[in-house]
Amino acid sequence: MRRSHRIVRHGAATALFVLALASAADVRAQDPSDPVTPPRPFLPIPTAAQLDWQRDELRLFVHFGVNTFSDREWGTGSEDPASFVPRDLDPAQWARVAARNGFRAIVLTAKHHDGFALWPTRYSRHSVASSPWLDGRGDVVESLALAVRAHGLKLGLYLSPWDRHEPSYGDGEAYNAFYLGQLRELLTHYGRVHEVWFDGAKGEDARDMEYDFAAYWATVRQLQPEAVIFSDAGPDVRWIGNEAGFAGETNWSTYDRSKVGVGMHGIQAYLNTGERGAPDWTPGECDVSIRPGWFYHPQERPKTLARLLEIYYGSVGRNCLLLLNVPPNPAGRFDEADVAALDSLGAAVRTVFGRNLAEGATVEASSVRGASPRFGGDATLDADPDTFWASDPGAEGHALTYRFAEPVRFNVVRLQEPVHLGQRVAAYRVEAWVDGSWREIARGTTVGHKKLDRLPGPVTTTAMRVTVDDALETPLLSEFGLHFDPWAPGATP
Ligand code: FUL
Repeated sequence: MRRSHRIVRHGAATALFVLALASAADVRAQDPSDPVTPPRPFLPIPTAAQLDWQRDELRLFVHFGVNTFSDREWGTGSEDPASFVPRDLDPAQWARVAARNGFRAIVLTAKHHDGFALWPTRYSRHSVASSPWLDGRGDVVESLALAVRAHGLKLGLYLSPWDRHEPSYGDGEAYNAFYLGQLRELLTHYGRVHEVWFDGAKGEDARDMEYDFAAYWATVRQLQPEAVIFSDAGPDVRWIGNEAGFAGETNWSTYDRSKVGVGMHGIQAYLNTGERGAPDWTPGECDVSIRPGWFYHPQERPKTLARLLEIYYGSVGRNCLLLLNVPPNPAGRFDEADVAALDSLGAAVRTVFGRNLAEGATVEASSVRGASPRFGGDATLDADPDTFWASDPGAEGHALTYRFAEPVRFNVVRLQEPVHLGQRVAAYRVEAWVDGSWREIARGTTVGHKKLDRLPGPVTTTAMRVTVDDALETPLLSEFGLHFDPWAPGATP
């Protein structure tokens, strides 16, 4: 008791301190000598939960369950709970490896299609409670919830709608009640949940039935208002349309939810790119496994660093969150080979992006909103995603020019939009000053939270220019970065 009291008091003191800081910033912002108002949000804009999710960039997915022991991808539902016997379950290891490599949350398959629950659900005997593991007193969800919190990470849960074990499956009324009961358990027993994953997969042999997604989602909203809800149809986060880890080269965080449904066929290309100017803010999540399968199979190996980096550029680098799956082995731990792969990816990302080679450049903007220094080009070099360059609404062209005191050598260009004010950029060009003239080195369509362009070879220059050629509203840019990636094909002669 006393301990929790202290925590509450400490929390209140921290909140007061933060409030004091925030109001100091507001007072500065209210300097009457700079009354230029910020740009209006270009709707739709993300909710706080969507913005927090987007800025995580990396989350880990964990597929674990009876399939881990049967060497299958899709269990039949008739597995014996006695087969689930992790010798050395260690979610603290999963969380440690995730945290040290920049992953901000872990999403666990609390129940996969086989119906086996990794927590002691009261609605079925098909769970850890029927396994000899810890004499039926184990709870994987609880162990993970404690581990993620201890490592400052967030928890996400996957609860498969398709359930091959549950006898009521096929009877809409009964099964939806059963599913909602399980969902309620997951959302009330384990503290804060930040993401809930609704998988659209359903085998061809599955009995016909309609899932009551409206009730599922309303339940998440009520019990975990800060969680983002993932499915093909959002509502908060959409599937990116493939399981390879690649968003479209054009990737809008907007689409039209009325055009899609969970598990609907023929929507993959639409999910992959989103839709320009569409009404619903539902950014893409790129889920992919570090191994060929989602579950652990002893003969499989993790992807190489080169492949993981391609995926990183194809997801995080294309305005998508990368949800990378790492399957624990039957002991209940990440295999050494997977740990090594994650560590090499984490180290590579830190090496490439730990430093912005454009830092210290002088920036010249084609125009600045109300000529206010608050919206000048310097904001694109301050590593703060909340501040941004705003072009003047009346301006004809939109460009930023960067000049460097010493030549810079790089092969990755990073652009970011302040998506809290909506996604605007639809076409851009990047040029470098080479041999006395501007040379185009990259061009693209959408930017969104983050766009990374990996160049075919290094460029050395003393000046750069970024031009926005098409935007849905007056363009804003929050960050500009130049980086050197030694693993990029063509990085070394
Ligand atoms: C799919 C499932 O069928 C796979 O087993 C896996 O869980 C993947 C993330 O989603 O739809």
